[in-house]
Amino acid sequence: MQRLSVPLIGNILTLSLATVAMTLTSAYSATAGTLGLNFTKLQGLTGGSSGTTGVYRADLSNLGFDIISIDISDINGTAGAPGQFSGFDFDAIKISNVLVDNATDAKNLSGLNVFDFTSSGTFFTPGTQRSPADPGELFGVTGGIVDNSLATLQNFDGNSIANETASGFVSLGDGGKIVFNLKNPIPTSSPLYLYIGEAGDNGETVSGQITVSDKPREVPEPTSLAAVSLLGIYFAVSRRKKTKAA
Ligand SMILES: [Ca+2]
Ligand SMILES: [Ca+2]
Ligand SMILES: [Ca+2]
Repeated sequence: MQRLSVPLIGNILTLSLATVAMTLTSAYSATAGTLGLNFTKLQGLTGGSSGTTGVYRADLSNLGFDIISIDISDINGTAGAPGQFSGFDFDAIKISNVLVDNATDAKNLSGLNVFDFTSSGTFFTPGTQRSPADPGELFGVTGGIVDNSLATLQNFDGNSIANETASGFVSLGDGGKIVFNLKNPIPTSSPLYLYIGEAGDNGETVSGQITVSDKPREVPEPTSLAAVSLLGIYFAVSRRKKTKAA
């Protein structure tokens, strides 16, 4: 094999990570690539007191490589409430070896212990608030990072009414993105399924992508911290009385 220069290898890997289609690039022993996810909507709804979380499943079985991270991005739709509730309202994410077909069964799955929902393992790039914008951050976000005491991403428990009773999810904002760097690479040699929930089940959708590799992914720069420093000050979230679903 011809020996590649280090800068060239870096360029190849950058291109590989940027593409949605499955691409595999070998550089010495490192192999990395990305794969777009196809989501299937499950039957029924689940969630917290409002019981209006829709659940989507993606099949991760038999990919041939370990999964090291998962990216979920809002697709800039127009459905749902504006302001702090703009975009996909992310209720929960689970990975399991168990295949289920309805939302309630997904809620009851214990799931694999692979997520770190602190800022060490969960990276958030906020999308924009649709007009009229709220003075604070997106719902479920504090100081530029996902506040998991509000979002509870381990549980499908969202109450999606867009007022002061909202709880159990994080709104990504239009075009927002959340990246989960897994605690450990997950082998895909056995049946493996990803489940995510959308609080409100009101037409807000995402695109998803996983990164597979035989080496751990580099920790990305916490771009959200830069956004926070630009904001300078965090305004307390003002919750207006609305009844529209988030
Ligand atoms: Ca929303
Ligand atoms: Ca939740
Ligand atoms: Ca929603």
